[in-house]
Amino acid sequence: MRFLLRLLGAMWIATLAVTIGFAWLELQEERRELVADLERRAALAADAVREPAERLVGRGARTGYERLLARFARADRAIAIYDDLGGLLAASADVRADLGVISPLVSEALRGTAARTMRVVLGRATWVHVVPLVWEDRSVGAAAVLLDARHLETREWSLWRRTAVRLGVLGLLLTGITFLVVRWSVTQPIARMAAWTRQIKTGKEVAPPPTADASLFGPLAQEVDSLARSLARARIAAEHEARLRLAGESVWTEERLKQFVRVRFDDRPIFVVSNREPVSHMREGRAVRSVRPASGLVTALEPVMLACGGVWVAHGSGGADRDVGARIGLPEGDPQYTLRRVWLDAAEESGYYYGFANEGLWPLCHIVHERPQFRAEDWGHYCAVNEKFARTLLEEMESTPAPILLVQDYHFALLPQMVKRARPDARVALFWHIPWPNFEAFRICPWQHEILLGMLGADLVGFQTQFHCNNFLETVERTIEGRVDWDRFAVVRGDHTAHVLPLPISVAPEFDAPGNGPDRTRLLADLGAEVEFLGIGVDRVDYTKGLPERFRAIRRFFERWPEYRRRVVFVQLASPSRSRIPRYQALLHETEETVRQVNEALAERGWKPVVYHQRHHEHAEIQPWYLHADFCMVTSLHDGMNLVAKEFVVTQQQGDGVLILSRFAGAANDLRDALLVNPYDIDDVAGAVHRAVTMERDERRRRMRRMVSQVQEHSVYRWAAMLLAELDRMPLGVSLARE
Ligand code: ADQ
Repeated sequence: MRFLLRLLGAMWIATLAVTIGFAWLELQEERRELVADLERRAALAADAVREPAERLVGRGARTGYERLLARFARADRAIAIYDDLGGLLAASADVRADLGVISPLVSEALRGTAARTMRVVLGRATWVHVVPLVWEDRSVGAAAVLLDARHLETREWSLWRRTAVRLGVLGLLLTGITFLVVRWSVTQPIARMAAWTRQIKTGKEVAPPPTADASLFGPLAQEVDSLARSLARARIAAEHEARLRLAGESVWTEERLKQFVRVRFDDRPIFVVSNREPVSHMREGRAVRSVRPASGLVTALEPVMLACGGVWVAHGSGGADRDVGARIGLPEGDPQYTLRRVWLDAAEESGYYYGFANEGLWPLCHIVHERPQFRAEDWGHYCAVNEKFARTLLEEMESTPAPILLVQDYHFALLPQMVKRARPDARVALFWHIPWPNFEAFRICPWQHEILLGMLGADLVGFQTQFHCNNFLETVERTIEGRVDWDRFAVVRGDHTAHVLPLPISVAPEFDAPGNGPDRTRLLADLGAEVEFLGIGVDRVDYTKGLPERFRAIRRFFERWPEYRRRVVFVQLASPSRSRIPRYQALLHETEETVRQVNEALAERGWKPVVYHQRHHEHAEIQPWYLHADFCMVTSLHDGMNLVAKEFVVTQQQGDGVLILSRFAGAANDLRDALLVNPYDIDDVAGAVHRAVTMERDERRRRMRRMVSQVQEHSVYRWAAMLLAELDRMPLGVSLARE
């Protein structure tokens, strides 16, 4: 109420000032016009009186004045005639008694100049105009015309009256309108928001009310929403912790990781560098959309950053990234950490990312018999981009003492050494997400020395499996000078030691919060299929993921066990990736063509064996497929880990789905209860599909429960904690000599 009164008070004062101001100006204008009219009329009358008056006064006539007055004087116009000494010769009777007030004007006229002004004569406003009378070139007297000017005051009063009425009406309207607007746009939305926050406090997940004016309440709603989400997260974490305590288990959770970082690192920010950014911005018409990329690295690291906070440096690769900014808080609306984008020009991106990293190192490290391409220009870009990222990181870390840096993947093999040289106090870990090949395979790389030296600049080099660690140490031993300490699993070069450790990466123990996705019946209905079994595959379209081989195995399954036709459908969610590289374009074509052939060979009315969705999917879209699938196929020809396998498992916490998993994915070491297959062996994979659909429910349950415990106990929080704990144990302060 007080707000309303204050608002109304301010509006009234403003209205009053403006209305009075304008009325005053209007009044001045009208007065000017009325006075001009009086002036003109008085001058005309004076001109008319002057000639006969001059004749009478000049000749010294004693009579004749009465006639003159009778001719020119009227009810609203009086006349007075003076001699050369200012003596009154004749005057209209009604003003005669008060002519003293015009004597100064008469004197002025006797000096030869006409005089005019407003005077109060007999208590009335009167316009006085006095002209000199001249006879035979000498001043003989003066004639005064007095016009009644009372209408000026009358007009003034009526204007003020009008203004007062106008003010009153305006005031009433303003009060009414303001009252209604405040009620609709402020009081009611605030009441709705208050009701909403009350509901949130009880722990319910309620959507914010529609805000009447988004520009007014949008930011507030956003803040409250983000606060609610933080509260919800904290509540879930606390419940989780409590459950774990009850179960007496020592599982790593987001909260536990947060506490760990707080205690060990005194809440210092963590710096992460990766090529892929956790969120990119794309333009869609005039709007900008945030996209979470299909990337195992992002899937794994985002929960860690949410838990620990810090700065994530990555390539700003989205079409609208530059419009959104080089530094943003993520998640948008509820920022927990900072994304710092590094811009690359087309030549840099093409040489470093598409060229050296993905046409060189990627096939070099995956044994899929794809020939790596090594080009000197690509290498030049790779070195320059590593330096660019190193510079950005050094800038970001400038004010942080002993910063912790987690370098991600094969895009930044040179960066650990670059950073460590400039900041010997930094603790640097490099995590290699993809496999490390054997020495024979690696030595075809023309820049093998530089790559190894760059990597060994880190204090800790992590791989997905022990096998990859062994391959790496063997490669180091046979390629560069330095002592490989097999007992400690470390490489000692001068004063610096790089420790090498297997740290199998994982996912968060929950795959997003359970949303309101479609149920199984709805999912199948959308496919237009009435089937008993749903199989699912979720992959980037990459030749390491074995997609064409997978579809051929599915075809074999239906050929060998035709009784399953119309009873099983396999849905593949495939996200196109690196599609500027010709090999990936060819793969896209090959994959689509294989699906087409399988469907052409087997499809029947109302059923086709493979449903292929080739586009990027949000996690919320993928989740229902994981949840309702009877089996999930991960048939990579070679894979560092493969997080799709683990995502499927954590989504199936209450389920009994079967995981068919390639033996050549790092995940096969962790998920021993999956049906392990050789993806090159079509019959083996077809047999696994058959086993999946015929397996007893109890066995499916048992297997899935064991895999769920494995992933929950070895979540990405544990991965991060182990990585950070190992890093914390490293001795510090050693500067790297230049090679
Ligand atoms: P990737 O090969 O990118 O990463 P992978 O482990 O296969 O990663 O995970 C792929 C991620 O992309 C998953 O989170 C999945 O949900 C998502 N994804 C797949 N298809 C998608 C689609 N159609 N739409 C949207 N999202 C999709 C590298 C290594 C892996 C290693 C990870 C993490 O190659 O071996 O497991 O890093 O270390």
